[in-house]
Amino acid sequence: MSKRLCVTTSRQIMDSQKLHPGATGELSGLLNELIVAAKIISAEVNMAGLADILGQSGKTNVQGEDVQKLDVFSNATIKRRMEQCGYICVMASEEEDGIIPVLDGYEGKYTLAFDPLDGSSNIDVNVSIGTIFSVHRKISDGKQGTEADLLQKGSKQVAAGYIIYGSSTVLVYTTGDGVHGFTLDPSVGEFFLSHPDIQIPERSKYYSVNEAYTNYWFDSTRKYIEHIKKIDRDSGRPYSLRYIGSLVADFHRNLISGGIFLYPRDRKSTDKPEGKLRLLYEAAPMAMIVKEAGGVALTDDGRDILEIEPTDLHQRVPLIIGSRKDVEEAMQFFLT
Ligand code: FDP
Repeated sequence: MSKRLCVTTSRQIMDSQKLHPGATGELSGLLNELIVAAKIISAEVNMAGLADILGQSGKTNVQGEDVQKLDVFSNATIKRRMEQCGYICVMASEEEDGIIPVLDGYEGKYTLAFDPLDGSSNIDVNVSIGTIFSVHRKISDGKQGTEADLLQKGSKQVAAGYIIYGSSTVLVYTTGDGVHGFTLDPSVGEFFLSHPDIQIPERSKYYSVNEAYTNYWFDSTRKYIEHIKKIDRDSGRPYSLRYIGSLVADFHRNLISGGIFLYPRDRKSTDKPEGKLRLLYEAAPMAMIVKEAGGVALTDDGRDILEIEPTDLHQRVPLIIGSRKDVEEAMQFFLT
């Protein structure tokens, strides 16, 4: 076994804890509990077809979207595991309207915001989906956490990550000491370090955007996409399109191979003037990861995603994220 394959998530988390004198081990405990939840969800995702769990549950979530059975399962698994882990004081889920309290007597000093199964419209067709999480430190007084604890900007996150349920199950996370990727070995039920210290290539040749929305786009988006499709061999254009329609999968590919992902504002739906993606459950955690990996995450009017003060648990935000030079180049179109 190579040395790298010996490093489990627990060992990596403990090593990183040692870099922070005074650390109590609570963040490590929190991450370890989440990892257990991820293993349970991963097993269920892999069994989805066999267990006849595919298909919609018949309910809609707070965003008015169909809720799939696996979403319900993943949401319940994370909630049940984390409400009594003793490390967090309050949670918020993309699938639930309000805050989720933890059990009395189990209040800890962190908060957890999560998207239990991102890309859920892909469940029935075997396309990669994932769980995204974001951790903040509690700022309110009292034992139980409040909405204010969750409505903190992304730059205050103490940890962020995702688990992608794809050809293999991969966990990518950061606690501010680099971005590390672990692959689940299902035969032993353990995540092993497979992608140490991930750095996103600073320039890429891939773009990810829902191009079917061209006629809803504002001029800036249209001009930028036209630009990267123009033939110019010296600057590596045209770029290639890669759009899975599952943020975790699109983001993960771009993180490893380089790329730019865009979900800008458009004229598609009047009820989503800021685009579709959620600040707390999608944009902010991905922004922390990409920044730690050397990339950039901005809105389509140039604001740093990590500096946006959330005002609503389910607030949406335009997102342009990925390789540094690509996002900077995109801004030349979005900011003129
Ligand atoms: P989904 O609706 O399948 O859950 O925000 C959710 C999300 O997927 C992202 O994972 C994905 O990037 C995006 O929506 C896809 O939206 P479009 O279908 O509008 O492109």
